Amino acid sequence: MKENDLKKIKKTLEKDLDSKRYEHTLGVAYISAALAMRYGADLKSAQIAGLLHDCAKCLSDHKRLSICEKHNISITDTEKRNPFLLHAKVGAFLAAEDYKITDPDIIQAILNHTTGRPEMSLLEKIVFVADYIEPGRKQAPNLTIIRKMAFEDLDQALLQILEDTLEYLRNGGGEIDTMTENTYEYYKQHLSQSLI
Ligand code: DGI
Ligand code: FE
Ligand code: FE
Repeated sequence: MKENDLKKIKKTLEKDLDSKRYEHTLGVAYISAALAMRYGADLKSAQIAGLLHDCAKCLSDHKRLSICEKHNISITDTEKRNPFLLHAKVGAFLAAEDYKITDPDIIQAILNHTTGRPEMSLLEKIVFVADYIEPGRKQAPNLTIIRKMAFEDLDQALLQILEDTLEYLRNGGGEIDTMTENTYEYYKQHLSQSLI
């Protein structure tokens, strides 16, 4: 499959994902493209990364773990206990393996879309933020303000998303991956420094 064939990617995803996840995926691709326009990122890369970010979301935990085992993809203890987190790692692997994506920035954007990481590229930030604000999302607090913020100051939106995610996890939403914590600390530091 050619990397730039958005239609083919969509067709395959429509088969591999349930309808709710497929709709979410189209929303993330659309908002990733809008953010790419706003911040000057590559439009096609943003759409491809948005489309593929959850490509491993509808596999079973068993399947995700077996793909990791088979292909020597390392699993952290937190991922072992919370295998849904692996949809990002396995998604990045499938993007390269099955969808023949060769652009490392697209692969990184898929890999880091759930926890983020310190020093994300523009494309990684775009997919991370688009995932949270796409029009089909309804549950998260502060969505209205974060949606506006995303088009004004991407880093500020990123920080707010991380803060709200950590708050949700601390209130019983799940075990915090150190990467999520590290990403938050990094951007908190980074943004307070940039205000000086
Ligand atoms: O796959 P999506 O639902 O579209 O979005 P996602 O990949 O960002 O996953 C969202 C969920 O991931 C959300 O419920 C918060 C959760 N999450 C983010 N960071 C962590 C986390 N869950 C755990 N257990 N630990 C984390 O550090
Ligand atoms: Fe996801
Ligand atoms: Fe998603």
